[in-house]
Amino acid sequence: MANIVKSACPLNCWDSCGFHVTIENDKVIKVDGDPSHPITKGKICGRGRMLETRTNSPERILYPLKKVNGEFKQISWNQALDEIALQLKEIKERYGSTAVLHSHDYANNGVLKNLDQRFFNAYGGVTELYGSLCWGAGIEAQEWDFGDAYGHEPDDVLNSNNIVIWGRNVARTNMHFYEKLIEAKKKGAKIYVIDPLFNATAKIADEYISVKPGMDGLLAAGIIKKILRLGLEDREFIRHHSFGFEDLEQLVKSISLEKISEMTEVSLEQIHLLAKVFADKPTSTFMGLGLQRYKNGGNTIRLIDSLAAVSGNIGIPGGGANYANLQVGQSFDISNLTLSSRKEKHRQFSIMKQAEEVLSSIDPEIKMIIVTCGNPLTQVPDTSIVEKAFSSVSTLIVVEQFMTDTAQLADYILPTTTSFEEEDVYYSSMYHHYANYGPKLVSAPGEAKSDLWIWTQLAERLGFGADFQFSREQWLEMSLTSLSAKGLTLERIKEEYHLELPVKQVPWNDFKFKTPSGKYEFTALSKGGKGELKLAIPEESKWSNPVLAEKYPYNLLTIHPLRSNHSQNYHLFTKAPQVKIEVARNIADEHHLQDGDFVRVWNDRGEVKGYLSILPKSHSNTINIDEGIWKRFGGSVNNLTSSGESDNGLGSILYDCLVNLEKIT
Ligand SMILES: Nc1nc2c(c(=O)[nH]1)N[C@H]1C(S)=C(S)[C@@H](COP(=O)(O)OP(=O)(O)OC[C@H]3O[C@@H](n4cnc5c(=O)[nH]c(N)nc54)[C@H](O)[C@@H]3O)O[C@H]1N2
Ligand SMILES: Nc1nc2c(c(=O)[nH]1)N[C@H]1C(S)=C(S)[C@@H](COP(=O)(O)OP(=O)(O)OC[C@H]3O[C@@H](n4cnc5c(=O)[nH]c(N)nc54)[C@H](O)[C@@H]3O)O[C@H]1N2
Ligand code: SF4
Ligand SMILES: [Mo]
Repeated sequence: MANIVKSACPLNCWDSCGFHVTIENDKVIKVDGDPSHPITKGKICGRGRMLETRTNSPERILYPLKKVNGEFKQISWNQALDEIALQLKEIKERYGSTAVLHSHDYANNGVLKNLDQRFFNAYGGVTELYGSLCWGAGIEAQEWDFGDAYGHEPDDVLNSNNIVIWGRNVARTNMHFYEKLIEAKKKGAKIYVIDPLFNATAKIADEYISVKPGMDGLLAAGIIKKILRLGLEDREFIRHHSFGFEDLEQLVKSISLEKISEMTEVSLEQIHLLAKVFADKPTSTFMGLGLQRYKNGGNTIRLIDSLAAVSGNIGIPGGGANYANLQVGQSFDISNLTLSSRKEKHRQFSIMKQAEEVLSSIDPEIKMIIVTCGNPLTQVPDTSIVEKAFSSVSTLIVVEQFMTDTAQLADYILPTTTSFEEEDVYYSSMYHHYANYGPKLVSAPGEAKSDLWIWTQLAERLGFGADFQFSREQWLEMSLTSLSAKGLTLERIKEEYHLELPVKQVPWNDFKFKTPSGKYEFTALSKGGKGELKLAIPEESKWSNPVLAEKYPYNLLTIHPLRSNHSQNYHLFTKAPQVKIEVARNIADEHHLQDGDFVRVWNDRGEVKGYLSILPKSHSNTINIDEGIWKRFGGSVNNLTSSGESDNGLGSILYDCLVNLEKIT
């Protein structure tokens, strides 16, 4: 008989939804929303529903596989684990433990997914990745400005007069916030969307501001300049709670509004309007992650933070420079899980440049790469170099559910469970402040095993099995130590399925910032000469590189797909996906192109082919190709993107990318 049970979405997403899962005969039949979840209230997206398809898919990898003479051959777990353990031992003895690279991303938001780090630390410390393809530049930027990256609790937006959605594709990527926007609009709030693409959220905006990609920092500087000119700044906040305002004043004096309008391609009227909007407090700003994936990404977020600060929208209900909410992740005792004291050796590669680093590594060379919760062949920039690097090492081990582009290259594939096949606690530091519980609901198919089981088995073979002799219950308790002391115990989350974390609902309302000065810092004190704001622009633009822009006149964005979380779902669609190349009207006109035409997009890094679709209202000279497409469906957009790093070194510059386009037959 079918049974409906509660669970939670594991996907890397803003929303972190509560689920109702229908189970029958040890099988997941259907995934729905849990109406009792305080934020997600019974509604979920197609990606969540498709976790049923993912779990039951006949394409699941069911047995350990080893590549022999170019072909995958099924082997036993014992053989796989024994051989891998032996190689790990030999590598450590001959080259040192940092000859192993752990390449990973955040495909699963379970707390226990952090135990991979425990394994690698107990092994002696491997080469790890630092930075983030996703949100790195912006997180670091807010650390400079506020001392940390905190967001307001979801309902607080209902206190806003004005809501500015700045480069976040809310209707597509953050559906429960979209619902809040509709609610706020009904209550009378005005919505402003600033984005080069006229996305689904722009449709509900009172005003849509189309901006040249990567020029948002300049736009913020222009709005600040206008606010100061009109005398609309919050002198009280600036005087008592900020540091370095004079530097910002000098900066905006150094450029005219006309120049800003020319470079941002935003009209003087719209800059004026936005100055009024920010002064009409409370105005909340919700930044997306798209706008910081540029060379100048950190500076962009800092200038937008500055705008919120100058206009007095920090620390007040209905205000905020909302980007992420690290308070959520910080509530857990992740360090209890990771055992970093056991690390003897240490080396770090930038996540953006992991491929180049592998290829040039010496002392020691990378001999083995272990991939978990990631599909770098599709998701990491500059695919041709990633492919070269991941093919170059003696042993590539991929822990996966499906035969992804990365798994295709592997020497060993270890089949792993989906979230319904193991117990965990899920959280996301992107939007709301509830943690969710997901019990084990069904048995794993074939011989698929959890990541934790794999680490435990390898640890035993390598002689540090004792570090893994804890039950799931004990691991979860370890991660909840601080929360338990406040009454938020494992027992409670197992009973209630979602817990409200004890975090600040209106961050910085005491105006005590975590910066060196204790104030909001327009100039980051701890960064010395590098802490001042700049009028920075993208690396690839006609202003910074006119020769390149002559050759490659169009900005390429590669935003997140509607129906897939990154690369996870394309292979599960009933109709095989095609690469869709979305272009602004002027590009189609210049090349005499129509919807459905087969075109090629290229630059010096590579090319992608696909079918044209015209975006009539989007910013001129802008192209978008959704990210995440596997080779067999046309190939990843990352064939075109750059592995460069943002100004502060911690973010990707995936959208800082010029291309050209032509029709092909
Ligand atoms: N459906 C779906 N939802 C997802 C995901 C998914 O893969 N699919 N992934 C999840 C993850 S991991 C993340 S990180 C989030 C990301 O969530 P978002 O930040 O909403 O998504 P992105 O696709 O990164 O980019 C968002 C927007 O940035 C705009 N943009 C790009 N460049 C600029 C610019 O220079 N200026 C301005 N103003 N706007 C710009 C794009 O046009 C787009 O509308 O989404 C999460 N939710
Ligand atoms: N061009 C371009 N590139 C991008 C982006 C972009 O906007 N444009 N966005 C970037 C962003 S924001 C992000 S967050 C990254 C995401 O990059 P990734 O996290 O690498 O991408 P995913 O496709 O979500 O997941 C990778 C793999 O993890 C596997 N997986 C799922 N659950 C588990 C598990 O429990 N254990 C193990 N071992 N594996 C599991 C899935 O089967 C999947 O194949 O991509 C980045 N890359
Ligand atoms: S992918 Fe995001 S919106 Fe969709 S069900 Fe999961 S958490 Fe909710
Ligand atoms: Mo992300």
